[in-house]
Amino acid sequence: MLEMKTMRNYFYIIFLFLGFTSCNDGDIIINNFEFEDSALKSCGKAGKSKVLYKINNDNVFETISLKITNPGFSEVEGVLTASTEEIRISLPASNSTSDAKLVYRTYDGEVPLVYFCQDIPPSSPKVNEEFLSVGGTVVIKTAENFEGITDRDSDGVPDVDEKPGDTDGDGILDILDVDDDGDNVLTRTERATAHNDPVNVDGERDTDEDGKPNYLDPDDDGDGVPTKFEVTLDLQLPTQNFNEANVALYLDRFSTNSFTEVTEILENTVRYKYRSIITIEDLQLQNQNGTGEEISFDVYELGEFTSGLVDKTITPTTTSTTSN
Ligand SMILES: [Ca+2]
Ligand SMILES: [Ca+2]
Ligand SMILES: [Ca+2]
Ligand SMILES: [Ca+2]
Repeated sequence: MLEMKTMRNYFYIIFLFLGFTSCNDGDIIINNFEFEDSALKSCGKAGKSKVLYKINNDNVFETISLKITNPGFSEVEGVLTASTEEIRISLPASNSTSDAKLVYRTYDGEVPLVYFCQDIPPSSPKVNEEFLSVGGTVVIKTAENFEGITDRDSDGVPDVDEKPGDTDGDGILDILDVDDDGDNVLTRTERATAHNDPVNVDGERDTDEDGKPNYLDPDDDGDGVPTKFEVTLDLQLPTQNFNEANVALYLDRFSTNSFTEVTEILENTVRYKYRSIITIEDLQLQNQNGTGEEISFDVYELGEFTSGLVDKTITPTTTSTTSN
């Protein structure tokens, strides 16, 4: 075996500039890692244990997989972590029963896409070579990601059409606020047309015709009483909130209301994705064929993983001001 530092530099340079399929140095035969075009996938079983893997069936049949357990991981399938705290996990020198293990393998045939997601590993294809991690630190850096999400707060107003800023001053920007004017009626409820209500120049429902759309108007019927005092929480008790014609009292300027301030506020849940970049520092892999052959990387970039949609509840930082 080569002296470690020499080996590290050697492989570092080779992997950086050339790539290679084999090298002659005693009986060391290394396969090039050609995972650049392979997406990093995840098997999300219940619990905080995850398998991240890449499969390459292009010219060579190979896989790289990382099995790790961490309290910072999500229980949700398709979500690695919904925390933006950096996660660092050591790959131990002994890999027998470890919860943190990286495995590189080559095979005698095409690897099926479900290879890592089955309880019992399939007998085919056969493993030609296997390298296990004997050292290194997995580093997971995660950031919020909104790619492909066009309406984060699901209120029916596309992100691009949301007003900049924070209409009701509750500390939640309109783009993330399910109740933009803080009147305890959801924006998506306020935007729905009903009772042949008039609309403003933008085609938005505007009951009192003051030009301000209902979803941005803290007094929808213009009777001088803030909507927040004319409804229970998001119309939860409809019989108390509708007149004889079945029109909501907050939309009926002639109604004689009994007003009770609702101090509770609507839960504000929005949709996020999280993109994690996974690298492994000082990675050491050892061939399991008994030769003790090792591969080292200063930094190995395993890849990036974007979660599915995650619900996130945002808590207001201040009391809504517009309806008081
Ligand atoms: Ca929206
Ligand atoms: Ca707000
Ligand atoms: Ca509202
Ligand atoms: Ca009113």
